[in-house]
Amino acid sequence: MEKQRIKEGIERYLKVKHGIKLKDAKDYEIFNAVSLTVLEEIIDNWNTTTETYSKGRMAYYLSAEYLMGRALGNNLMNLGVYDEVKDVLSELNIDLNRIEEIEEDAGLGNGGLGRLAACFVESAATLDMPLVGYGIRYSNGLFKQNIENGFQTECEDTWLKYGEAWSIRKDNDIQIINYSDMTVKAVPYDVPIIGYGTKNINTLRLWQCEALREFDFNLFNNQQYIEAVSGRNKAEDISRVLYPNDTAEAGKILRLRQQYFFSSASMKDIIKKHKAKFGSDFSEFAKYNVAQLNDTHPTISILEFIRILIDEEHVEFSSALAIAKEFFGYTNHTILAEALEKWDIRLIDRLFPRILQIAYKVDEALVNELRQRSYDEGAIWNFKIIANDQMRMANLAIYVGRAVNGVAALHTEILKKTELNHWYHLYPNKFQNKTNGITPRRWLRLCNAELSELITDLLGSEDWVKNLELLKGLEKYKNDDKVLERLMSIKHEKKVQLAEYIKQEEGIIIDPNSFFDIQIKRLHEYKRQLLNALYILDLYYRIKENPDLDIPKTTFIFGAKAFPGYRRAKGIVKFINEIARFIDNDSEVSKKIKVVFVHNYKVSYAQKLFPGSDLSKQISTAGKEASGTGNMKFMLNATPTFGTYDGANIEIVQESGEHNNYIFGLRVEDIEKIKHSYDPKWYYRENPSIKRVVDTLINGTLDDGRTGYFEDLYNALLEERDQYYVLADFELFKKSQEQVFEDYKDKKKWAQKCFANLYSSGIFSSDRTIKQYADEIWYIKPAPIK
Ligand code: 26V
Repeated sequence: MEKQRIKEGIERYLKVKHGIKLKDAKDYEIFNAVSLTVLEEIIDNWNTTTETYSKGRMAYYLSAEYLMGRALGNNLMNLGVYDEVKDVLSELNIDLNRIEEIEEDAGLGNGGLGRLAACFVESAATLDMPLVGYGIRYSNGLFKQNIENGFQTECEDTWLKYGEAWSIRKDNDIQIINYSDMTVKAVPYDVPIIGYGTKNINTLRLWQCEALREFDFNLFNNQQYIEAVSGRNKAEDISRVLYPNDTAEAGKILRLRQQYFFSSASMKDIIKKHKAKFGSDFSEFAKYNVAQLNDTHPTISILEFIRILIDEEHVEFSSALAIAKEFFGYTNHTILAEALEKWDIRLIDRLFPRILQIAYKVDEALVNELRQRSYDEGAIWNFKIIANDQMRMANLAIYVGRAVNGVAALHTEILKKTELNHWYHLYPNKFQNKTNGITPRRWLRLCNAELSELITDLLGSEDWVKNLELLKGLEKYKNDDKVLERLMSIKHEKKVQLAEYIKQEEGIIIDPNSFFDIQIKRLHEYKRQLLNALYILDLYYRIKENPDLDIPKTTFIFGAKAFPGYRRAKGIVKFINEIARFIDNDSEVSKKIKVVFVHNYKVSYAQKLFPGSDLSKQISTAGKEASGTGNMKFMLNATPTFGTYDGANIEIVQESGEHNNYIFGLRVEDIEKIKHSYDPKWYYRENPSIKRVVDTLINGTLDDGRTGYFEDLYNALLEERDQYYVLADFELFKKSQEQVFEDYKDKKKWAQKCFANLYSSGIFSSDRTIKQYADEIWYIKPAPIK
């Protein structure tokens, strides 16, 4: 893009959008103007891409969550205009970096599942794959987190407050959505997904819910102003907020409405496109279309799809079901029982009775099939879609799905062997593994320009950005002192930058010369932030006893949001913050260790944390973390993993070598063996270090402000039998961490571990994952535009 055009574009959009001249423009106005200038530039290619894709077979990614983060920097980089825009702005005395920083994160997701969807759409675009993402345009994304006196508090996320430059409202494609008690509009906002080094521009279509009418004119005339807009508010409520995963009864109706809302809108949109090409002939529908269900949240799409075919397109039930069986695939992201979605059928009946009727018919077809295969009634019960007055969404997705996949090798094995074993016996060929991945554009090229430059320098080209397996080519430098020194000096530079950012955001000063040990992820008991915290407390006591304890100066960094209603998780937040305060108040120990809990962990914060890390903490109870993707982001930024034998950690150390990482703790099969006899009180009695740290929860050492939080944690460990094996893994954790500190002393050896992680990370590109989905489930091919 020519610099002159960029400059003219910025000036033009400042004028028409904000009515001002450059000299008077605020940062957010400049952000809008730059974004619109780029958007204008890509529109033609975007339309051409949509048209090209519509001619062949297409995939649809259905996801209730997309954790996109910021768009500007990534889009400029992927288009290859970052430097030009930076130069133009700097000639105008504007710092592009500052403009990037004012962009609100699009936080339309809770965690790993939502971020995975974001990586996937970016990879599909980069690979010219004909894939459209469908989701919900929440007015308020994931809550903002504050820490007040060590407690988590939440407030609403208002990411749309300055308007949003990166999407286009498509009024021509509005769909009408019917509930038995209301009818609403689904308005699509299309977000361009800009791939790296390609002309193709893919689409993420996010539906916003609006009322059919702005307000009730008669009520308004009667001066009943609140009543006049209540219908509108009720409609807008549907796409107002992203649900944290834990919401109880009150929010359930709205959540089900949301799921149906975007499922129905997306199905209608796909069917409309099909009819534009083929009229009412659905015989070849599945030849041209395939949809992936990102967890069970969009699974009601299956029933809505069948409903439309039967009721509106006059297809027979058996044919409609047969088409659906070729159309949908299902990805499972967790084995946690409490996360498996089940809906009360009275709720379904109340909101969309026809959907329930369809569900019964699908269930009947399933039961017939099982009976034909001579399953007895007891066995059949496990498979049923409707049982105990509940609709089991996973059973629906597995029965109808053309494929069922887990997200890491171990996770898929667990699904096959235990959780979904009965289904695996019924349909062995449906089960597949698709180990997750991450996009190297955002998670290395963008967030770590310095390391990217070193890689490009050594490999002689930037091809690795699109073909991450090329990183293997770095291996030949593994004994090259100069290269290792450059790597470690880059790491240091990124730690300095992170320390500055933390100072700015948290008002906390940390030492970039200390060892940065980082655990960043959603807060959950199975992820065991508590284990890390108890370890740190033990370290505190050991330093107290022996001030000369030989460990490197270490900064332990945590970042995590707790679901607002998840009391125990909030207790852990408070516990970590109290440990931080406790250590800070000790003038001796604080010279050696420091704990920082960064507030409001989000995608843009993550982009600063991964590059500035020395150790990646991935310490979930074995068997519980389906994959993890943060683990891959650390690895790609040349940071060794300290983790359990769980999720994708296993594949990570397979690639980079156990000796370059720290694997500790009980494995799935160990837990299996001890689970019935496990007695955490034994560990508490027999191990004085454990007793010492666990007792801080109740002996007044640490104060939870009379909330009962800490006593609850104490009970979780000792009275509720420590469901996540924190105490069982404590000593093993400690030993492993000691090894880390020991190894870190040998600077060269440590650098080699970091480097090995970098050159072994190629397989964890989401490009690889998307290619596997494309080849093994979707059967789609790249369709580059001219
Ligand atoms: C859902 C819920 C809902 C009820 C309360 C507790 C709870 C805990 C976890 C979840 C997980 C929802 C699904 C999810 O986000 N899974 C994550 O998917 C990532 C992408 O595949 C994967 O890397 C993570 O390991 C997995 O936890």
